[in-house]
Amino acid sequence: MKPNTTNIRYYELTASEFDWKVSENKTVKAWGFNNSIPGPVINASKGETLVIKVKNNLTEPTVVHWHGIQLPSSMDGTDDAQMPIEPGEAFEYSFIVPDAGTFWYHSHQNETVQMERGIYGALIVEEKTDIIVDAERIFMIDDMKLTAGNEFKEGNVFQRWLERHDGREGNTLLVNGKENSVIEMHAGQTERWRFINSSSAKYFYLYLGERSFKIIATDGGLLERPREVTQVLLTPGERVDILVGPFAEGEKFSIESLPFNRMTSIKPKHAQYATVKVGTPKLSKAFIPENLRTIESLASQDARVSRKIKFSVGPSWKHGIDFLVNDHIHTDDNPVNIGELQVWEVANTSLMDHPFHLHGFFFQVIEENGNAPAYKAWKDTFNLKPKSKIKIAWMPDNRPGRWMYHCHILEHHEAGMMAHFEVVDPNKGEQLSGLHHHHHHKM
Ligand SMILES: [Cu+2]
Repeated sequence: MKPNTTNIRYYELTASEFDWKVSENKTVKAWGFNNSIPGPVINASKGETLVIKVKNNLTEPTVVHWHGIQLPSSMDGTDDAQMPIEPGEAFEYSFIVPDAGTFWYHSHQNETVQMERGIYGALIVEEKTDIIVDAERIFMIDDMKLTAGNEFKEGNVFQRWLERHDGREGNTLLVNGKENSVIEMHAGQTERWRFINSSSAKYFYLYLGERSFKIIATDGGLLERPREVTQVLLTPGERVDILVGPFAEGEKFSIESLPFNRMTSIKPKHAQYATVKVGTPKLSKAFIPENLRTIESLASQDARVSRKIKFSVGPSWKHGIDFLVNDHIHTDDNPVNIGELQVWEVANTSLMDHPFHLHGFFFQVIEENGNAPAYKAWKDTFNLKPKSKIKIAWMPDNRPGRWMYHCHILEHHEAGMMAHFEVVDPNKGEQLSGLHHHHHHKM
């Protein structure tokens, strides 16, 4: 399909507070878009332009980040790239969606509050492929930490310290904003399920009983070939598209998360998110080719490292613990030049996991702890295991401006585990792009 740059799709998102029923007897004072958790699904075809007007009816500023979209810096939706949208004001985002895949949008302001309360939604970019499925569904995974009275409440000093250390995990498990939902599908069908982990900190370790399924896509779209598995890990921020089925009439099973130990004080638990019920059979038209696409390697495993980055924790006089990038909180990293291949070694020297997220660009993992990865994939979020090292390759294309990378555990991000950097045109000398202000972070 030829990219179509003439088609424009318009959306309006209004952020506000509203009552949201997560289940029969649980209603929360949610924050979200268009009175819904998640917000409306934003759909586009590869190459189209999205024009999205975001109105802020909250009582505090917000910005919207379009996670995974390779857009211009000024549209990235961080307080580094734009002025926050003040209460009562609006901002119009406008960008081309150059890649097909499962993406999402979410607040990038006071995230530990705004995202926890529901300010997020799915953004799906389609392209013409040879894959034919019987149906498609989106699963936005989240967990809310609620009091007995179904309120979002900051805990005491100790609980807040633990949340800073571990990230916030809740006991109200949501699929598309609902607890204990039931998914009904026909027997004999093959469906494409797009999973997005929008949790603050919870690692979602997808499991469908012992049923195998096929991974066909990750953050940056299709893999080269389907991969048959029985489980797959999604850190906060990550996406995966899987093919499920065909199942037999009368089958019933759970969408579960296996226990995953990310080395915090939270005890890993098996969790059930939703129930799938398989009804009467229906003829399938599904067709899944062996080869989904070709992914060209950006660099070989032994490519020379152009930058070293360190994720670590350190003592803090004020907070007990700080979350650091290159030994600093909320730091700046050196600029990168447009057109110069980046090979970054990202080390996690801490004893817990951190999902590394790069804004605005896909990368390829070319090495993890000395080993080449088992398959090629485009990623924007990747789990750094404790005491581990990865090598990633990515290419800064002609989108100069301010960008960032950070841990996608929201509490770690807030506690300092992030760095800004600039993409610059080496032929233009000093750049004057974006807002060069430093931040007034809540400490
Ligand atoms: Cu982290």
